[in-house]
Amino acid sequence: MNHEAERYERLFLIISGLFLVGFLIVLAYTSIHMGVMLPGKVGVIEAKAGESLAAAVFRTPPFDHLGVKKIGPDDYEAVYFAQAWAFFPREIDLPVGARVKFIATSVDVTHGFFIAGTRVNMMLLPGQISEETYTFRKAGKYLLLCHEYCGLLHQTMHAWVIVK
Ligand SMILES: [Cu+2]
Repeated sequence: MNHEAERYERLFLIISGLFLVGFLIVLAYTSIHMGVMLPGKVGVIEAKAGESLAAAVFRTPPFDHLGVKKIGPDDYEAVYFAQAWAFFPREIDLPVGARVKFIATSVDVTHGFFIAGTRVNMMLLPGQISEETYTFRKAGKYLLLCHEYCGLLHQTMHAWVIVK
């Protein structure tokens, strides 16, 4: 091998090594210092023998009362379930400044739960409860959509969050 090729190879190794170290530093900083983490699972709903998962979800609080609930001056809870190919509730209304804890699960297959223009971005696994909190500081019509391929009509699966 000639010297020039060896020099470039070493240079590329050093550059890729620096990228790796850089990414690890960013990852450590955002997770430890800024608290950025993947939305964790907060619970699992188990169906009894002979019971469908959907039936188990609908009898398990908070999924026995879907939709928005006011729990403090600016605090809300929004309870959802996903089923191919829709979210329920289809539309919710919130005031500007609302701090909302989204609580959601799926009653069939894996779905996504992404609210465009926010950092609400969860994966909904069948029977697993996912939570994410977000404060809506701007009025608008926010599109909630499924971003995990879930079958034939996946691309039509959506709902609305209206903030005014
Ligand atoms: Cu989908």
